[in-house]
Amino acid sequence: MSQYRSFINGEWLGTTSTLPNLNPSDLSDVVGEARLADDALVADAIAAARHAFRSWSLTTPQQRADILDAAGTRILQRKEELGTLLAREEGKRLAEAIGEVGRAGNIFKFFAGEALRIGGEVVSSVRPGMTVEVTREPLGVIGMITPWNFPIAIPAWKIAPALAYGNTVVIKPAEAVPACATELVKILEESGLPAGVVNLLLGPGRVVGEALVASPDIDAISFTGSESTGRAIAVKCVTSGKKVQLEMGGKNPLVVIDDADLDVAVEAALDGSFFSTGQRCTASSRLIVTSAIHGQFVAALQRKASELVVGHALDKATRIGPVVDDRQLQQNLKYLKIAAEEGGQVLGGERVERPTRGYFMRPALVIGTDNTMRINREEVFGPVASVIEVADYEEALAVANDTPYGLAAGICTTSLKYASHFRRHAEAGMVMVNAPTAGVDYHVPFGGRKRSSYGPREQGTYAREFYTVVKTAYVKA
Ligand code: UN1
Repeated sequence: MSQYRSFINGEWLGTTSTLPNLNPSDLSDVVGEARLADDALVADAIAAARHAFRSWSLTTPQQRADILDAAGTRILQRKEELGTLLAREEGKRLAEAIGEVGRAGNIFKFFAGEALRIGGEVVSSVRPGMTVEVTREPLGVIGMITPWNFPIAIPAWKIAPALAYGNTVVIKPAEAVPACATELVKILEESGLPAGVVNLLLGPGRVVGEALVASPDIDAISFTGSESTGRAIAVKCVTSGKKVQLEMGGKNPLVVIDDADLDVAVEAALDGSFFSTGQRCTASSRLIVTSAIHGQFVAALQRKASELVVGHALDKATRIGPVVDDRQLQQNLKYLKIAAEEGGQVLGGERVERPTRGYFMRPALVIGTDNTMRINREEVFGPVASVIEVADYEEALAVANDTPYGLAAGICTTSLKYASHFRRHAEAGMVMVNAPTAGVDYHVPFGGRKRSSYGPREQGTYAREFYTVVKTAYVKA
């Protein structure tokens, strides 16, 4: 059995307080055990990152690019093995888990290149004999708090840009997924990252996360997780003057118009709503369907959903893995009950037994809902999608935008007119046409509007807005 520890200034350390890492597909499979950090270790990790910043922030782009590139190569070489570990600790089915590891590897390769592309601007001054130079500098020590649903890709898309632009890191992964974060940090160490540049802390949010947010030695916090935690973090960061970036919930609409290609629309809904067991902030959780195609769409989607094999994440036949833990499973079932009480008709969604003991449930489609019901207002974070029938495109757009969230929005249509109009008028950070709302590229900006996100975008070249500070220099000849 593996033991995971925190990684502080190049050393693996932990207390005697432990937390088991269980496989949600098979609770008899103990993946490992985390030895948790206490306040003293948290303080040491922050101090190490602060100290390492002095030299790391002065490294050449070539030094940083080489390390990031080497890490990317190692991750990609170990895709199958790391994907298997990810599937075991999080429950994502193997093919998707391997895909996620590939994404993490590619992110490191991308930011290896970005390290070499840090440029600036030279601007003519309005004053004679003066020039103005606008450059970017590293921000400092970045505290990162990452969720369990993308145990390697999200740490990768925060750590890689942080390092590329010359920052140091203290990262706290979700307690459910210590193994992937540990492997990622080991790979960085093997790739030549100096001690103290990335520090890993294993422990609960109320010890580790709160200490990171409170510390005056942390310059910025990048957080992905629940909306309530995110908002509390933002308030504290603003009060203490930290830069902050939050990725939180979603209640993403997928609009299906009469003229859609039915197969394309059903595939987009199936993937967007149920793959990764619906445990994505980008999941297509509100299917907004115009009347003329509603009957056909629901029948086809229900048939396809009922054919999805629910099972062990490592079983090749599985299309839907387990829910991550019992708390999440109970939340999913609670929302189905609420939806039924509010008048929705729940198709599927039963808890099921498999040869191994785990948190399995069938995907659920809730039909006959309207946009005021809780199932359409609140994020469930499970394999649950609801259908809202609307008269026409105009109503579909209004319903799509009638939500406190604004992460992703999709439309299935064969009409350029609707696709273009929706792309312009959907109140979301990301818009998908004839594609699921979930499943994004790694080299373009990721983020939302309204209550889904706060602060600069993640990923792609836009990541530099968060991970650098701008300096304007006036030079008189
Ligand atoms: C994706 O849909 O490919 O936590 C990524 C999440 C998001 C990532 C989604 N931050 O689900």
